[in-house]
Amino acid sequence: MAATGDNLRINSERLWQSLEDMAKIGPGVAGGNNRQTLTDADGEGRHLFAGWCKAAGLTMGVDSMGNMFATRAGTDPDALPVYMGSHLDTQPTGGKYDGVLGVLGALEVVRTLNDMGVRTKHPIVVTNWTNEEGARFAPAMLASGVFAGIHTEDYAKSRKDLDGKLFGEELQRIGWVGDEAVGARKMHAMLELHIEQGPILEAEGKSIGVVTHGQGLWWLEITLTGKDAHTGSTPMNMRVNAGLGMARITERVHQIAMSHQPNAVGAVGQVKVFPNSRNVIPGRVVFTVDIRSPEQAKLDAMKGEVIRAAHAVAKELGLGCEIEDVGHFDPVTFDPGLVKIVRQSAEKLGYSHMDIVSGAGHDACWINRVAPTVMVMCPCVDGLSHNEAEKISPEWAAAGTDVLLHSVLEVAGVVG
Ligand code: HGY
Ligand code: MN
Ligand code: MN
Repeated sequence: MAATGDNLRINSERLWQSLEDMAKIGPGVAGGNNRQTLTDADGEGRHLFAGWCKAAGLTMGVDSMGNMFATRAGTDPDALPVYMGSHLDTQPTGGKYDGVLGVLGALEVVRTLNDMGVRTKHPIVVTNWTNEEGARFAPAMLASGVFAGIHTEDYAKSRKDLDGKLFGEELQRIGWVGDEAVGARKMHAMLELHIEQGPILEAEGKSIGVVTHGQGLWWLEITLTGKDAHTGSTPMNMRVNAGLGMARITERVHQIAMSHQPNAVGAVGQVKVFPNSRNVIPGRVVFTVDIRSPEQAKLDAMKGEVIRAAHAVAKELGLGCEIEDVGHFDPVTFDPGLVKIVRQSAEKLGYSHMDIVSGAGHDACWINRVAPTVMVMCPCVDGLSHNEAEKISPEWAAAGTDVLLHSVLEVAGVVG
């Protein structure tokens, strides 16, 4: 068996080829991906991933939420497994690396251990979490949330997409309802490799982000009810314009986030206008406010301010206003012991690194509730993500996966 010393590296060309091959499934219209959860493209991507896992000698398990777990045996079958992984589903106009690098980087770690004949005490599991994005079915990180006991399986399977399709039925339709009880698996640790999706690492010239924390999030779905009317013949003082309400609240969300700088963000990303006709004043608008901060007090304060602002605008314009929490998690502190291992791995491998707080939410944020968890990040060009132009370099992908490899070896224990 080869030494697992500092010179052990993954096969960067093989990793990059796997990323390119997966990107061919569910292509976007501008060079990225549209492989939304539980679509046929998601099903196709799952089959490709499962075939690669089989070729790597892994044993596949699937739970009732479609979470995929590919296991490489350890020498101690009683030792709890070390999990790695992320998600293969993408945004409608997503990039090729968000989530995918974490799943295929984990697979590359296993492929490298196979090549080098390295054995570990703990089993190692490569994971694909269902519906991390929450783009088609809110909330985000849905299946890892059920796994961690945050959501019930019934709640998750009752979630509807914009066409009224149910999560549970779509999972059944693509044939990925597994026989394992979701959440039954116990973990020794979970490590997630992910692109930063922000500009800090590239701006600081660092190859590795050692993720110490994750910011918290609220998704507030607001429904404003006014009155459909003719955009031409209805006098301005007789309008009950839900579209105007949405616009004013969107501006208030921005102002509230700006008033809590630094470490606060807010935006409205999804808007459904009814009847969405050019010459009809919108009688109903449904939109989601996304606010985030790594500081609990700021996150809570912003939520309160957004809710008050929404009701004040609605009152001003004579609109009905209903607000529903459709996504939430508090700021996350990852396992200090694992953070130290990731930092030491980057140091040992000679990769420039810095501690960082994750701006985006990840499955690791929920798994952190049930097992010691940490993340490793690599930069992305201009910090751009959730955009088809998302770009990373093969060198960054390899650096992140090398750090994942050495961190997992440290946690899983090399035998022999
Ligand atoms: O919304 C998020 O932060 C993640 O990309 N799902
Ligand atoms: Mn992601
Ligand atoms: Mn994402």
